[in-house]
Amino acid sequence: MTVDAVVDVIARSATEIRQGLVGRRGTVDAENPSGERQVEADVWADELLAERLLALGGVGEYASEERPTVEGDGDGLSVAVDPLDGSSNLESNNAMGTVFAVYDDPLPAPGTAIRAAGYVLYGPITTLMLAYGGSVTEYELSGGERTPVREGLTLPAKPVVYGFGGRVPDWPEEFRAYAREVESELKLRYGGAMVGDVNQVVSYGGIFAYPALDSRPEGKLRLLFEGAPIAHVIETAGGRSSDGSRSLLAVEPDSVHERTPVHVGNATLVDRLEAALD
Ligand code: AHM
Ligand code: MG
Repeated sequence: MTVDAVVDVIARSATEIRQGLVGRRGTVDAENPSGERQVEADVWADELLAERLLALGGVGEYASEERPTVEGDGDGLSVAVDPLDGSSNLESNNAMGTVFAVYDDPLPAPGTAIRAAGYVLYGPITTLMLAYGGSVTEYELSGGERTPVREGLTLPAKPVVYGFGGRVPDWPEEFRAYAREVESELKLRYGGAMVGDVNQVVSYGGIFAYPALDSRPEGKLRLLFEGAPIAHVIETAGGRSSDGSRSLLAVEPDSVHERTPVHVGNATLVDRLEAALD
């Protein structure tokens, strides 16, 4: 019941968050716990979601990419949120999203403790991709209502697209070699917001990665707010996730803002990635 209530709050808030982006594109004089410059909309969406989710009786913890500590009395489910994923796309007015996961355990918890996870995509249409109860459903969101449009969704068997983050010269040698193979087989689709890029993979099949970098072996994306929730969606849709050697859902986090390399998509492509990095 509480899981449904959490999903409802996020779905209902999403169209408001989208509206509220207008006039909130500027940066604020602050950094998030990962050391990244925040935009006004990051801070605003985080506060809106924190207030509404913590007001639900069964939610004991709220953690977000935009605040250093876990909030709440600890009594109930834990919700981890990236309030605005890809917010650097706000300046150029490109796709962005909201990512969330509902964990059974206090945070930081591994992805195996996820009860439901999903993402909102602020594209031409606002959609919610939800993995819950063993299946994935895509909803269209409008004015607080959600309408299922694709149910029991699985990744298309034949992969078509790929999108890899980070600068090519900063990719480790083995990843570069893997990318060379993939780019001869698939079409590049990269927009700089994980949610948008992952949704291309969910829609057409393929692989998304923000790999380990030479300058940053831990990668860029955060396990609790980005890696594990997306891994839960992709694995529920029949795909695979990996930190380079194992499922992102198997990683036991030491801290709430821990980063991880992220690779998600069709199982054949993630299997090959792991073999290439081995
Ligand atoms: P954010 O949550 O602070 O917006 O950062 C995450 C985003 C992802 O959406 C995207 O995959 C990645 O950062 C892109 O990073 P970069 O702009 O460094 O290529
Ligand atoms: Mg993010």
